[in-house]
Amino acid sequence: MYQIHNPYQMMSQKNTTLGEFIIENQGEFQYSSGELSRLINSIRLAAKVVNHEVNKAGLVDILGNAGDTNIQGEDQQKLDVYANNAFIKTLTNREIVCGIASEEEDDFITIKGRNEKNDNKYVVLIDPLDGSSNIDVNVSVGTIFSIYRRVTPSGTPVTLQDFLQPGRNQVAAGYIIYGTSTMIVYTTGHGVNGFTLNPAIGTYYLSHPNMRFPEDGNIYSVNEGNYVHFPQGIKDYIKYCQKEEGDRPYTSRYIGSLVSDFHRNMIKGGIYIYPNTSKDPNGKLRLLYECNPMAMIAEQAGGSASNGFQRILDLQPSALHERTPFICGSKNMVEKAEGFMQSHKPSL
Ligand code: AHM
Ligand code: MG
Repeated sequence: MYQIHNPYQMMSQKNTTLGEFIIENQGEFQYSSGELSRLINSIRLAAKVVNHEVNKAGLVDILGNAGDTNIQGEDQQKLDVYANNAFIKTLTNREIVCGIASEEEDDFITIKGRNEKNDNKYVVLIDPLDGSSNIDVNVSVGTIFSIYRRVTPSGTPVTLQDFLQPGRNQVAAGYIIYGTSTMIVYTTGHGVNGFTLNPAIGTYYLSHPNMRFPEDGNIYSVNEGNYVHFPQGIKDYIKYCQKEEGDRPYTSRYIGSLVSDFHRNMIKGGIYIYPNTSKDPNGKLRLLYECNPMAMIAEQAGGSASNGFQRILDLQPSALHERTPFICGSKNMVEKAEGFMQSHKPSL
């Protein structure tokens, strides 16, 4: 039967908004203070601003390159610049964050707190608009964020050390997906929850409580155009996915937008792979801005994330823009792929 959708209906139902959820759950944080809540609140605000702009992409002259080239030597789209500025500005104004590192900035940014003191507690690492080559073809893109407590003493300016922490130190991580609907999905180390934006009233509602990766799945997501350059372990795993046996062959789904591929796989069960290749020995994805936050979310949702040999969250970063091979998704699938990788590990 055809149902008339009333966008205002949600206001009258007893649904939890993101704002309410943040307040209700702030007691869970290891360091009890409202600061992390305020920080997530500011990301929520910036996400609305960026969402508004992303939705306008087809309407206004905002497409194309901004003319800048980022540190990876890639052209920046105008919306990358917009999103980068929106997140940095919102996070800077809150007196909670002492430093920001962004995939779009060459170096980290130091932020002073109240009265010019360096006493804010958190650093944020962000990929403001991931998958941005998809914007001008109207395909979903995302924002990925990662939050740590600083490790250098309060009162001193942040240093690189505050940003180069292993992913297991993250106190929160999340992503925003600008898709058929806009969602914020995040974790503070107590499971993963997803909130969907009701655009009519600009409010995020808890739509996906306690998200869990199915332990197994039948979707594999990898850019098979690079197949000939993949390590033998990944080639073998792909052949395994395609083999007619048991619940296989699996289905191949690859959007080329990490947040979207990950989000679908978390809901349906699947694996995302961006391996090292003979052209890119460390793969493409950035450990700090992309892999660590997605790995924390995956693990918090019962999935796992690996570089083929090691848990992503245990890797010790040595540079802000470091890359790593990335295998992430349903636990049993990641384990299987790791098995193929390890069977080809060169002996020492
Ligand atoms: P970006 O940070 O330049 O947007 O690159 C990251 C994106 C991921 O979202 C996506 O999974 C991957 O690059 C796609 O790369 P490829 O086109 O090589 O398959
Ligand atoms: Mg990116």
